[in-house]
Amino acid sequence: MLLLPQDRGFIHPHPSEITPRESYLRRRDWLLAGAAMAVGGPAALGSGPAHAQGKGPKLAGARSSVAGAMAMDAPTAYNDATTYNNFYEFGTDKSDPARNAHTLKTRPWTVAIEGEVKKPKTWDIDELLKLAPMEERIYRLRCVEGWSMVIPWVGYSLSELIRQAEPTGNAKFVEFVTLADPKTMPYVGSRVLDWPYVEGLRLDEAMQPLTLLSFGMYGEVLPNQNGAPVRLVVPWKYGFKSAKSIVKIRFVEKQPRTAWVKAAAQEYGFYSNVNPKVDHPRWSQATERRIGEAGGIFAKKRPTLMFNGYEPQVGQLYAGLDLAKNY
Ligand SMILES: Nc1nc2c(c(=O)[nH]1)N[C@H]1C(S)=C(S)[C@@H](COP(=O)(O)O)O[C@H]1N2
Ligand SMILES: [Mo]
Repeated sequence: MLLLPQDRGFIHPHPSEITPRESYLRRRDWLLAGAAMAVGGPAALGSGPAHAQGKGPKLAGARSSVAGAMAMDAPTAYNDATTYNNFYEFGTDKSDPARNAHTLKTRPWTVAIEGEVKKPKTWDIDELLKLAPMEERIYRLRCVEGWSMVIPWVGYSLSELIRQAEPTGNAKFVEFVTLADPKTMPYVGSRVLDWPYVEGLRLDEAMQPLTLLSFGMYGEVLPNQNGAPVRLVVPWKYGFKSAKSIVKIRFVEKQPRTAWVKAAAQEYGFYSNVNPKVDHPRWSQATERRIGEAGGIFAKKRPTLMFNGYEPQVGQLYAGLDLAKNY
């Protein structure tokens, strides 16, 4: 683990320091996924058991019709997506969240809607689950560290909730505050980050239909380590923008100070759009390693796509913005 110069906080490791948990099993999963594609063809995705599941409570979602919501990439094996995680409240190693997050209590749970809205409200999670029809969406998730996954999420557009809140004319940004409970989260209280983990979006980004409020994945309720009971998924931005275990959503006039900007503003910006042409100060962002792909660390890297491949849907949001300055 690398500490910041001022000896506080954690910085993302350089991609070369990440030891992938390569295994015979993963290779087998990939071969099976390949075989399934060969039999069913791409049309098999999203219909029938397109992906393996775990043993959690089911949460079904109808195939999404939102533009760009159904990536054709083969989903990452369930076992990889639930054991290779970033959730620093539970530890900084990739295997820590799966090991430690069983302490997270997801009921009772509320999400408070506050700030520049006409209808502030504290939603009970079970009420929030019924606010809009559940959809399944297959998104690529690109971590700033240089790896990616493909995950079938279950949820609905965040815009559904925002519409209920009726933002005022002063609402320009949305701030997402996540749970920081030192009793159940062993790293809260450590100097890894300035807790709680806070993220933010511009209001128009938050309203973009791809921005997902997610309650599940792989046809099941979210595992704790993936951000139960409710998280954000913003597929065209680096993974850290997709805040887990949200307890508060605030509508504000000024750009929120996010946890990663506070930790290292020179490395992580507010926008954090996936951009192969804007390198991280310590490594290139031009390519990525798809978790679970055969060959492990020796597998050929994939080129990283502008806006993680969602440019047709979101490019217009940034017309006229200097993406190198606004990283
Ligand atoms: N509350 C919280 N949310 C978080 C994080 C975190 O440490 N705490 N890590 C982020 C990072 S860096 C990534 S890459 C994604 C990983 O999501 P996944 O583990 O479900 O793949 O969650 C993001 N959301
Ligand atoms: Mo990440």
